[in-house]
This record gives sequence, structure tokens and C-alpha cells, in this order.
Amino acid sequence: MKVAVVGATGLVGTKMLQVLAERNFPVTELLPVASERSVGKEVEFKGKKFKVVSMTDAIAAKPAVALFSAGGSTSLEWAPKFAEAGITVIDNSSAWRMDPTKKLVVPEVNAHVLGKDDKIIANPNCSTIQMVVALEPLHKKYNITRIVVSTYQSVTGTGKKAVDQLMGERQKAVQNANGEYPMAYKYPIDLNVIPQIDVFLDNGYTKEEMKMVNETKKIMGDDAIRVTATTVRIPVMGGHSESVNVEFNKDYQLNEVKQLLQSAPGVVLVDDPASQQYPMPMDAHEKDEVFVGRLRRDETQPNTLNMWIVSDNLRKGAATNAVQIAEYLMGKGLLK
Ligand code: 2RA
Repeated sequence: MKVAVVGATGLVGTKMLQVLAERNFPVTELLPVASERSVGKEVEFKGKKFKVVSMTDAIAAKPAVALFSAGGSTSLEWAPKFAEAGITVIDNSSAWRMDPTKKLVVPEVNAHVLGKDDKIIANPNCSTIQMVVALEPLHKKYNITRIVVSTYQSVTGTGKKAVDQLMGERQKAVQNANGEYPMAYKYPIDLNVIPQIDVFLDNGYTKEEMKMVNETKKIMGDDAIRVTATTVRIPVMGGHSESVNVEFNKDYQLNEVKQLLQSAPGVVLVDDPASQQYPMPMDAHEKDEVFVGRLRRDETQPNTLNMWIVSDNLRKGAATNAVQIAEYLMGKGLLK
């Protein structure tokens, strides 16, 4: 199968290539696409070098699927051109996520919504993906009424510049001769916590916070779920963490919650306070699963659970989820 990866030289694009190779996606021809200034450069896939091509050349080569991670404006301009040429686009930007004509998909939750007419499919926001993977099995059983989430997000979610800022603040080796390094954030990130991810909106929430609110309802197919979020950047690299307080419309047994999570697809339960076992981004790094722990009853109100959810944001939060969508489409014979 011919596969294009658009934005192949970025953090997520590079991870997409890695995940396609690891999962043995049947790539017969790879078309790495990047900005004009990268055309002609090479990327590595399964030990071989592939030349970066332009958007137009990629469309002309007619891949069956194009995984996009090139930002919202590039996607708005180019995804429809790929789709018109019959190429299925799986897009990691926020451009199409809330478009009512486009599907927003986390395979463990709602792959069934996909059909043959879906030519531009949206990959959700990283912090939303890991939360819904962990919550879906509980929603099915107890019916979630309200979610209060606070995130602790890795700098890798911002991109390479933010990784360079963190490392530049931390290590002289990454600074230039004048002691300078790139600033992805307005403030230092090392030894700091920044309670802002993406831009502020008129309601005082950030765009990242409202993504968690709106995308969760769309993926879980339930507008009645009330969601409120605070999203925060912290100086870590391995993945995003989330403290989630979830209220159900009926009561639960903690043991049953553990069993449900243990048998949920894509979830790993790490919850043994007696031996100080809980999920951490250090352990989730380079893994595809969503790790859940610190399960405990909210003692201040009925039917409410506290939990801690961690996942590698570049993998399940981006690249792995996109490749899983492609695998699902392939399995259903929907990629031509
Ligand atoms: C972040 N959610 O971590 C973004 C990346 N898509 O900033």
C-alpha cells in the first residue's frame, strides 16, 4: 500500500514513520512530504532512505492513505486536495475535528462510525485521546455525567522548539555561543509550571481546555456529559498525565472498576499504592497504551471516582492513534 506522511520531519511525523514500521503496516511505497524547504532531504524508514517530496508530487503518486501532521492551515488547504484525488487523509491537526461532516476517531471508542465516504478523518487532541480510552469502559457501565480534568502535559506536545527550550535551559551544551536557545513559551519551562496550553479564548479557558470539553463529547457520542478542564505544561518529556474526577449517574464498586479497566482495550492498570505503583510519564514513554492508576472513591460526593491517566502523547496521543485508524480502515477494506 502506498502511504504518504505529511509533515514527515516533525516530532509527530517522525513518530508516525516509527509506528508504521513497528506495527508492520504494509507500506509498499513511502511518500514523505514536508515543507518546500525540506523537499529533497531524506528520512529513514525501515533502514532505508526516502526522499522528501512536495504535496503536488505526493498527490500525483496517489497513495491510498495520507497521515497528516503539518498544522491546521496546511491541512485546511491540502487535505481536501488529497481527498478529491481519492486519497484517505487521517489528520492530526485541529482543523477538521469539530466539523460535523468529519469523523473524530479513537479506535477503542468509536471506530464503528467510519464508513467508505470518510475521506478526511480527524485524529483527536492528545490529552483527549488518553482520557476517553480510559473513560469509555466506565461510561458504558455507569454512564458518566461529569468530568473534571487537570492535565500535566509534556513539552513534546508543543513540538521540537519546546524540547529545545527545555534542554537549552537545562544544558549549556544545547545553548549557542551566546548562551541562547529557542523560546517556545513566553516563560521558562524548566523548574516551572505554565498553566496555559494554546491561546486563551473569550470564556477565559484555553483552546486546549475547550478541545478536551468538545472533543470528548463528540468521540463518546454523548453531548450530555459535562466536562471542565485545566490544562498545564510541565517540564517533562515522556507523556501527558491527567488527574480526572469523574461522576457517574449510578454507583460503582472499586473492584469492578479495576476489572473493567484491566480488560479494556489499550488500557494498562498500574494501581498498587502499597508498593507505590502508579503510572508515570517516564514509564509510559515509547509505549502505545494508556496507563491508569490512583483509583479511589471521591469521598465528598456520591458516585464519583478519582483517577490518574498517563500516556505517551506522541504515540497514543498522535501517531499510534492515526496508524490504528489506518489499520481499521484497511481491515474493513476501506483503503483503496
Ligand atoms: C499539546 N495538545 O500538548 C497539544 C498537542 N497536540 O500542546
